[in-house]
Amino acid sequence: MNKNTIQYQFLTVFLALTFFGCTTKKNTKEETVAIIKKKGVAVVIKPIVISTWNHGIPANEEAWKILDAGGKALDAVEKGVRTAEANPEIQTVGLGGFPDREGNVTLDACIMDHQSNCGSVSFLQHIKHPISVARKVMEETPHIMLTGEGALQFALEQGFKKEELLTPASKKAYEEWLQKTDYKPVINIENHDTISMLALDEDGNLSGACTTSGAAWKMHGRVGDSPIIGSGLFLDNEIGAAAATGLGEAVIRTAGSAMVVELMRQGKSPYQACKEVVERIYKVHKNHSDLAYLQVGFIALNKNGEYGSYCLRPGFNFAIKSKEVNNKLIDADFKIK
Ligand code: SD4
Repeated sequence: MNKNTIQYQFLTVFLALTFFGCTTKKNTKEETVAIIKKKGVAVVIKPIVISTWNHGIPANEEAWKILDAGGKALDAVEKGVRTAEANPEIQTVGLGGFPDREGNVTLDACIMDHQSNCGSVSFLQHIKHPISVARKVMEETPHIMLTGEGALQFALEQGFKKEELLTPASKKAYEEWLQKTDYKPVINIENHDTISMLALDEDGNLSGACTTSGAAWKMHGRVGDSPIIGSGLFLDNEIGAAAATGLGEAVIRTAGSAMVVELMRQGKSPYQACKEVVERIYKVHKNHSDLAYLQVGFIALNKNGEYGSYCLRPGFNFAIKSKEVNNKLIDADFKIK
């Protein structure tokens, strides 16, 4: 971004604040709006990045380096979520992820850009950065999804290194789990921590990324929502972007992220769109055995830089960074009070 662009944007926001009055709403649990308006004329706040859970803070920081320099949202989301993939202390993404019930760490990830290009890997083992493999699938192949052995083979051909992803801490947790071998994820613990990130860059283009080791103690071969375009992540560059976290089965059943984007197309705010889909998920699962341990949450960002989130149960939060909001965590509003 050159100096004139920065000055222009600063001046625009300054004039809007001074002469028109700032209608930016405070970030509350109920509604998160980052837009300045006067008589329907909006000053878009960009760049902006939003991502799931506490690890969204360092991820946003990394993404921001690219966005603030006028870089592309696609590069920002890939670089951003790699921070969580590389951190062994985050036991639900990348290195150090909780394994499946046979002790294998299997990873799911997808990425999507403003031209609706997308790439995805599922059931991928031994590669620390599945998001970057997903990007290679998008850029280097005629396909969108590669899975299992084929995804691994492709990653190795692309120069990714084969690594042991099961850390001593995750192995210990697995051995403890083996004592009871019960598949009932603890809400916000074993079914959380996927990192999903959405960004709007200086050029007004959206991109998104989503990466996870999936539900802990899943069946070998199980794939969740996170690598599925339309479920774990979706965007339409004319409208907005959405991404999910939580129990993937529930998000797949309802085509979650695609629905959030469609509701924004119909005029809902990001918050309202996330809320409506969570309510739909609740309705579908009200009498379902999954309900006892069901948590789902969505984040959404529209073309104007407005963002919002909603989840089923308390405990889900997300991180937001723009020039106006300095990387702050917000607790999402929730359905089951
Ligand atoms: C899955 N959706 O595999 C993922 C897990 C998750 O936050 O999102 N955790 O079902």
